[in-house]
Amino acid sequence: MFAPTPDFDLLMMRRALDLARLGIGFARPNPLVGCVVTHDGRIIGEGWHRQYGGPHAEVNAINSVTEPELLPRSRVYVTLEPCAHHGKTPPCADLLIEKRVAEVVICNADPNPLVAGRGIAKLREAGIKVETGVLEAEGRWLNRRFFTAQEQQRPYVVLKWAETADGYLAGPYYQSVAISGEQSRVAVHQWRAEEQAILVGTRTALHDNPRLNVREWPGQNPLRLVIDKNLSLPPTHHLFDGGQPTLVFTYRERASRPHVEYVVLSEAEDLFPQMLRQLHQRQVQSVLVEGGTTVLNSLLKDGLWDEARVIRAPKRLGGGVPAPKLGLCGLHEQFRLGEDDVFVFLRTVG
Ligand code: AOF
Ligand code: ZN
Repeated sequence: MFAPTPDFDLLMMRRALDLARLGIGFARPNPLVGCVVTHDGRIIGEGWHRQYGGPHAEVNAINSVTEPELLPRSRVYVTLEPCAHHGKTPPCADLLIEKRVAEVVICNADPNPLVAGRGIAKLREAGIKVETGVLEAEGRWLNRRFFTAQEQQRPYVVLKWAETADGYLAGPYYQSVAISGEQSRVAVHQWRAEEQAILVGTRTALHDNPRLNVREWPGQNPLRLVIDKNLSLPPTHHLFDGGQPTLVFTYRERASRPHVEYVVLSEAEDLFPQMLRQLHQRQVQSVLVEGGTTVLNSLLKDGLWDEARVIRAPKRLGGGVPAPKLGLCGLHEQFRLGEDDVFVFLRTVG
């Protein structure tokens, strides 16, 4: 009889996390969840949460099993506590109980108040052996958007900019100049597909006339966000073409129209906390901030960010708009894209 070792558990949970990752860009605002069903040290089923509103990971994994008679002696690995609530689908905990699986190994507990421990309790009450916390940190990182929204009631904020080797972000009059290379451009499209919304400030919208869509990578277009306090942006700009849902954060009233919604904020209160609150109410779990410097610097100053991805290119400008300065943070990752160096920083809480 096969006895699972800690190494086997890690291997299977890693596989489940890899499966979970396949839902990125599609599962949101739901978490990324993967599930592996094993029997006697062999994988007999796999699944992940592919699409918001669709079946959960456990359902897909159980359905993929071609030898259901093995389920009562199976060990199931799932990256999130099986749900206990009737949502868009019946509870996954009930499904695992009904199939009489023997053991369930969980990476993260579900912070969703509808679940929060109830899934684990249900399984244990039914006599299923439950282990938790396997690769917990990896799971929290994978679902950092979901955990931030659940625990802090605000979206996860990713800042992104490209700077020259001498520390500039644009030319002296904010004219946009090509700084990063081809590979970085593709990566930015991947990043756009991975976050739920993209934000730009007024000056960037005006000077760059961005489309803020996903072209170089498969995935869904994000929600476009733009700040236009006094409604000064030309209505002919791409952001107002109605091709993609767009929210305009403003101090002025204007009637919304299909795909362009005006969200009026109070001048008496700071802009960004209000904006993040509005986004959380709309179930937006993550925002990629593409500039410009005013927006980036404000979010940095207020500590309203989680991750900063800085693309440093070899080019020199000799002058222009200085790149934002990061405060207290830690380097999480560093890699090269063509000629560019990419640094991923995480805000240090404290
Ligand atoms: C699981 N397995 O694969 C996922 C879970 O709206 P619903 O019905 O899809 O439920 C969404 C909630 O269910 C979500 O907020 C999270 O708490 C949990 N997600 N649970 O057992 C899964 N995606
Ligand atoms: Zn579920």
